[in-house]
Amino acid sequence: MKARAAILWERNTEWSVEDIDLDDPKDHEVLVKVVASGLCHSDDHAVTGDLPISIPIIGGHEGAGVVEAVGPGVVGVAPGDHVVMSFIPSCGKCRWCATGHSNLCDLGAHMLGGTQLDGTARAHARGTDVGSLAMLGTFANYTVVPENSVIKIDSDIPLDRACLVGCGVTTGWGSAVNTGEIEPGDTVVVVGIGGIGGSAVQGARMAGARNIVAVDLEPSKEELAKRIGATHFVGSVDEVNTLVGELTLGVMADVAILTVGVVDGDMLQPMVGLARKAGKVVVTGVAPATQIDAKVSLFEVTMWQKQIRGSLFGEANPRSDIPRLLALYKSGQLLLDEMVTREYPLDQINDGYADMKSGRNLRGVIIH
Ligand code: CXF
Ligand code: ZN
Repeated sequence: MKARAAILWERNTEWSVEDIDLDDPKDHEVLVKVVASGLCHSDDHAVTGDLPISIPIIGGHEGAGVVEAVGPGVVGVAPGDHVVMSFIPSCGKCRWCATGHSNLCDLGAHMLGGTQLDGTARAHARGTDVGSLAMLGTFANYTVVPENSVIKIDSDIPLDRACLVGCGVTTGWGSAVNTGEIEPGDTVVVVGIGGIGGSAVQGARMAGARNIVAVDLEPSKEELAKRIGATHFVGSVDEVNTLVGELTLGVMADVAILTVGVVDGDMLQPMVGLARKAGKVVVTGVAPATQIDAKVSLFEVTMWQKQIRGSLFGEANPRSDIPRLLALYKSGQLLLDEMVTREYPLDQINDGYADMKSGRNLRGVIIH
């Protein structure tokens, strides 16, 4: 069939919106009519090459839509079902899935390659194969994805909100609740108030944190940060030190979460400095693959037992946590409408990324 997609052909160039030929779904694959797709920073890592994602590739890994057709062997979903696409598939069988850590599913190894699980691509353009980011490629109005990547959801949930739990919201919320293990009364610092940071603020609020200090260089984020749960807002990590010291009588933060889009090695020590003895520093933004240096005081880590924890997809189990988060949205506890700053047609995807980089957007969403 014919479809329309945003393709990255060369590093450091714009997304090119053009027609593609899309194959039928093969064994254990699903054809999804994509309705909405969030603009996540990681797609831009494909553009810059910070993540070694194969090109040419159709971007997008935070999508929701309606099942159009299923390939042989698919039993979990049927045409007409509403689904969220999870950027990490869950096979249910590998060691990680079997032990309740589906965010580490072995099928995640295929995320950067662009092909489907059998090593071939379903999309073609300009006479060549085109991959799909995270096997999803949700910057397209139709896409073929693995059965293991689709999660059926209730059909009354708006798809332009549901898409957010395919990556950013679950990543941020889980980084606070699952990895940060925030407890009632905690003092929490969230650095970077974008889609992930805003969701971390919400996770902290729902876990009962007493102080939620949001940190962002963009002053216009203050109002929204406070609306979704931040109790304080500051514009720099220097100011936050003084504030957290005052709020905790010098004990410092129980949990400090770093959610900026491009993690830099120099950002870690200020985060460690914010944490109390045995406190947790959660690192959830994606760092460039080539970056191996990070400055950190091993004295603080060893003498004060401070814990630095990576958090992939918020340590969520997509099959249980995606419906759980959407149920929390329905009951009014998880705020998703507030997370969407602006919606764009696919043709304006480059404007959407420009807005994200300028710090204007919490989340931009493509509506197909
Ligand atoms: C990324 C990781 C690399 C593949 C795409 C998604 N994670 C979250 O944004
Ligand atoms: Zn993402």
